[in-house]
Amino acid sequence: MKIKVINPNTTWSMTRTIGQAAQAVVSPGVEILAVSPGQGPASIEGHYDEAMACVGLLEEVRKGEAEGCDAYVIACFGDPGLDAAREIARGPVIGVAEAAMRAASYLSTGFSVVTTLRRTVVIAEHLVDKYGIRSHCRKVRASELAVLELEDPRSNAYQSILQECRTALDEDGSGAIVLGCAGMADLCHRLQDELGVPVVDGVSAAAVMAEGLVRARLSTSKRGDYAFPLPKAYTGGLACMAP
Ligand code: 2AL
Repeated sequence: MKIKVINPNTTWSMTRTIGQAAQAVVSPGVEILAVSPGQGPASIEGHYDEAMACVGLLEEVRKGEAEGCDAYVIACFGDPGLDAAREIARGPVIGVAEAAMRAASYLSTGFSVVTTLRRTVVIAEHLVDKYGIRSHCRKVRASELAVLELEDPRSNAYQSILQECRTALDEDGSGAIVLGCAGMADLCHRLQDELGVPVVDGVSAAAVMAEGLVRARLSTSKRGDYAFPLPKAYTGGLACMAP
């Protein structure tokens, strides 16, 4: 089984961390192909970044279909391009935000999301509503770290996230934490040990879910709005993306 894990930002050091987190939770023999698109933003911290990241991300899904990938993980907490990716993929496509929030709802009646910059909070809030998980999500909190600070040892990112998690547990009445950025995957176990509550990293949750769905012989429905896109001409620089 081959699962393509797409970090839709172009920071390859983060892609490596994400790939390791996914590989650590799947069964032996499951191949994790961790990639970043060849074009796009170095980090995704808003609506514009998300929109711009989608083209490169969808290129990777198209390539994955030719490479025989069985499933995909979109490793950015805004789940950018998730519905579009499901339209062009045969296998399951799992977004880390959806996977993490659903997993957290199995582990606690209420969770807090701890994410990066405040401006990304509304993106996660929209997903909480889209996924119908509002009654489980106590609060979405910002650590005020930029995504690339997670890659910078001088930023003291771990301590900032730990502090925000502690505040979440104290003030929100939450029983679990959802990490609100795929680039936090490597902090998950240390935070869980220190906090004593489940800390859910979406990369691991999505990889486990992707493998499970493939094993159960489940794929994306091609009936209705996830049917393959209608053939038509695309013009200009996007001509190569025509369905
Ligand atoms: C993210 C993420 O997971 N990767 C990225 O570049 N931006 N999400 C976030 N809330 O900062």
